[in-house]
Amino acid sequence: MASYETLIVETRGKVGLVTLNRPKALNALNSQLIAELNTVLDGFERDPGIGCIVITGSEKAFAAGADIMEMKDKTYPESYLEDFITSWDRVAQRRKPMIAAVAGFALGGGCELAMMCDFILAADTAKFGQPEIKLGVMPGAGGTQRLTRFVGKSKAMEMCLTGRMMDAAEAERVGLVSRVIPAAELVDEAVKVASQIADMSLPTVMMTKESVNRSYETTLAEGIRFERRVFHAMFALADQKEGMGAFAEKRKPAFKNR
Ligand code: CO8
Repeated sequence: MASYETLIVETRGKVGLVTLNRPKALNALNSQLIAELNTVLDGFERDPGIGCIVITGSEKAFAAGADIMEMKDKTYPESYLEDFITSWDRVAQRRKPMIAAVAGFALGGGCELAMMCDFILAADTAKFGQPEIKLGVMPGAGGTQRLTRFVGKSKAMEMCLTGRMMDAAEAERVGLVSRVIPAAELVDEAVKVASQIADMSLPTVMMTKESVNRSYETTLAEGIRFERRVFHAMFALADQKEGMGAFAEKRKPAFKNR
């Protein structure tokens, strides 16, 4: 496997595990890291042996935001012409499932990166925040939109306007994270959950992800219509026959991803 300067990349069975690795800058997200992350995710998406992806950071920081040193002298024309941040959003366009395993700080772009994943598992040490306002800017990679959808207007507004951090317990209570896990077990637990997903039928998993995400983009009636069409289409999959057949025969299914 290729080596990267800002990431550690491993596979564990059918799980692709990406560890953000810029320890001296608390995993601040710079253009090199995002480029490398997109390359790795492109590879995992192409690899039929990978069924789920986990993105994690260090014990101290998932990521403390976009790299302020790289950003501070940017001009408006530069930001506009290079379409600054748009490539970061490619993380959110992935079709295979992705779990963010967050310990320590997930701030600014770090919180936004976690929210681009399909769900967040948090260590009890996790702290989420959108502190951009303190730097004279606002969230730029989806924070004002995704955080609001996760936690509602009042809390999102308070966090974006004051920069207050949320701890893991509060993040679980308000639905930003799906579960809180003792820090020492975070990555193993995330890989375990990812392995469970990777053992399912990959096309079914991808269609399910697409359907849940649809609920953010459309009306309830259109979303239900979309769900129904995709549900019907699933009866064309050999994996549907395998899954239901295995249940009827009281055995474990062996999905073939087709
Ligand atoms: N960028 C660059 N360097 C950083 C960043 C960052 N975001 N965060 C921390 N570092 C560096 C520090 O400069 C320091 O470097 P050095 O040792 O060379 O001085 C090192 O990491 C360790 O940091 P601290 O000494 O500050 O560690 P503390 O434990 O005292 O504090 C904090 C930890 C509270 C996390 C603190 O570092 C902090 O407040 N960091 C900045 C958090 C922040 O404001 N984040 C938002 C950035 S703006 C942003 O994300 C905009 C989003 C735009 C789109 C993103 C797309 C995904």
